[in-house]
Amino acid sequence: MTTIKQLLLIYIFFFFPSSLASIISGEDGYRLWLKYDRLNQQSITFTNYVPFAQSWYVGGHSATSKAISDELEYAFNGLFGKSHRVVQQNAKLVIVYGADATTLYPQHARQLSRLNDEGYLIKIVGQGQKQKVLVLANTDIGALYGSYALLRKIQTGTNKAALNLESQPQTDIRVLNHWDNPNRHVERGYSGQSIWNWHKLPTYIDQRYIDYARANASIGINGTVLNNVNANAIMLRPDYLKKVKALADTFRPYGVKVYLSVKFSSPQLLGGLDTSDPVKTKVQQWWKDKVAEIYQEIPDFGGFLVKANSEGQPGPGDYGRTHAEGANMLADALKPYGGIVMWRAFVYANEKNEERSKQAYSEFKPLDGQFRDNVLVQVKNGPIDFQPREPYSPLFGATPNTPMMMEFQITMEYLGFSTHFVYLGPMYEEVLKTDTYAKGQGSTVGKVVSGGVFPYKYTGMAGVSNIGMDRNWTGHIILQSNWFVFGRMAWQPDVSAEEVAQDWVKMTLSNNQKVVDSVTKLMMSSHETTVNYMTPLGLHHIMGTGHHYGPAPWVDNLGRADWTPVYYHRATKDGIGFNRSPSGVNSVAQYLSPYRELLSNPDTTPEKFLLWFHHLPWDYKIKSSGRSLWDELAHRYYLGVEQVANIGEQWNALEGLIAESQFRQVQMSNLIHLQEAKWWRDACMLYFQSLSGKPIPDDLAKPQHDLKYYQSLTFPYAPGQGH
Ligand code: BDP
Repeated sequence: MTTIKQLLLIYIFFFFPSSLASIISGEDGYRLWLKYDRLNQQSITFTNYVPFAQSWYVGGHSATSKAISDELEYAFNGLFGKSHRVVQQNAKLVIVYGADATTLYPQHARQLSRLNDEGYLIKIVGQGQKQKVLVLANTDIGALYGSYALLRKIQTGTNKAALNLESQPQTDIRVLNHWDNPNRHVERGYSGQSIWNWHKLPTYIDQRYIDYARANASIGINGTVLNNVNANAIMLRPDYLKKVKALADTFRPYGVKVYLSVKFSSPQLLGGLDTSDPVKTKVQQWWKDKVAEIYQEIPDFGGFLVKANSEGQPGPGDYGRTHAEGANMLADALKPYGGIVMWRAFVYANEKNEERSKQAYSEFKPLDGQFRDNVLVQVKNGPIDFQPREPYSPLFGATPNTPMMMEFQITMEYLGFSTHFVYLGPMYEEVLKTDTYAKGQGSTVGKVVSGGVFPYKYTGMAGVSNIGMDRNWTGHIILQSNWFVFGRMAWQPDVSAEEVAQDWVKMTLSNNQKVVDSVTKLMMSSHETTVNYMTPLGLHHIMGTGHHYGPAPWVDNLGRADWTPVYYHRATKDGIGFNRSPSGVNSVAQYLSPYRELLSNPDTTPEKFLLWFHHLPWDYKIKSSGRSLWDELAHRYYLGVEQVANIGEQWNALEGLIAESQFRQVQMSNLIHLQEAKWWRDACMLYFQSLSGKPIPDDLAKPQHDLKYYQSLTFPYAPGQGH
């Protein structure tokens, strides 16, 4: 006889989703790459490093030196199960900075003097029992970075002999841009609410703020713009400045400075003035007073980020003034305190009737040299808007006298929100390694940004944050790697995306060789995969309207032509692509020779940008494959989906080698990813087919639904929109 209990068990077994039937335990992603899980006592890494963990010393008495000690104690207890802080004379690991470093280790003083304030040296000296590890720096922040670098070396199982390191950041300003609103909604955020709890600040300091600062410091990020570029003026109100101060105080020991996005019309909105015209004395005075008030609260405040005269935001253009006049007014107010202005070049105006990809260059190139020396112009990596793939913005390399600061998007607005498995390292790398030829060959975008081509006074890189209140911070475990790689590339623009991916996998998932090899491989091809099923061959801006979720290449009726997908792909029965060559809108003229000439001709244009720069007939022959353009497009859309299916399979093969919660989170996202990749493929194929009239090659699966079905889908609650 079957008892009721047995029946219940049968019911639970068969009818309950498996994820509910068991409690998933273990690492859930909160600890990011700072896990410090116990090393195997038999491992070389353990025996190599355990003596240092047992006997370490941190010099100095600053809050930062305490942060270093706290981190080491926590990390060593985790990694080795033991940790002993000792007095300097006996220590086997010595971390000292400033005068201590040069007095105690004069033999390294010269090398130290060549490093900037944030740089560090790691040395392994002596033999046998006398062997020591030294972390030396000019400042406590340098020592902090050196300590995190040492911990990374241990976490990634680096041979002790490879510990002789010298490193310093190649850009000055390495900031996250949070598009977070005061109501905690994150514009283009897919990881939950904003981590800033403005309501409970300034008194309540969430542990997340400290862990956020630790994570940033560990990858060299030294600043954060707390609020959305579509700024709310309230951030400058005295009560909000108190809240900002509380965050600044929390982050300070970790070398993370606070910046604010400001609304250009704040003098009117907050100050009750009747204008915000930057040449008016009363407006200038309002900003001076406001800045003085900020520095009263936050003596090391970083400065302002400004989105002006763009997508409805107010700006100097409202008064017939230039971007330089607007930026300079703010720069003058900040200058006495060492603050800077990051003025965004993401502007495109309707009135000008110029092709959108050309507008930022047309607007800013003529202003080169007109900005104060504490202004950086912040440019998105490509000339349009964070598309899955764009050529670099021609502003990089075009302004010898105005620092161009890179703006990458870390959040995945156009790359699958937080369910697609996409590592952005290769995309950042592709941009940074492209040659601008600004001063002959080798003038890569990375070099321009880090001041190696023109001697910019300030250099910087900004990343639009993907962080939210989700337990795992970024909504998807793999997407933590994009925060990580952004920091690493801002520090060192020519670091290899692959090396960084390996470090991240080892620190976040596992040191198991199979996991490291397999996940790194998947990560390295994941961006190309996404481009394949979203926007192959240089297509761009064919996503859903407003929320930007999923494909909608058919949209042709928005407020502005240059918001519609049809403006960008220009597909007709004769062909597809945007003619930006000299016979078209000639945006290639904004690039320097020989890149310009290369892009002018479809035969020499890299295939990845083919339809970005050229309008071509459907039977145009693709060089690399010999296929017709139509067949190649189909091939790539289908390949992309196959590649996503492969990500799922490869990931599943790692079950048991990765903590269960991490494993399951990615596994579930992979299912959504595959569905959405098919959606992109089928919707785009059917739509383009409706124009080309060409068949989907016989060997490829037919789309699941008809075009009307895809066109009928609506997503009023897709995350990340507006306010
Ligand atoms: C677009 C986003 C929009 C941002 C804008 C910007 O859709 O939410 O405000 O960029 O960067 O890509 O200012």
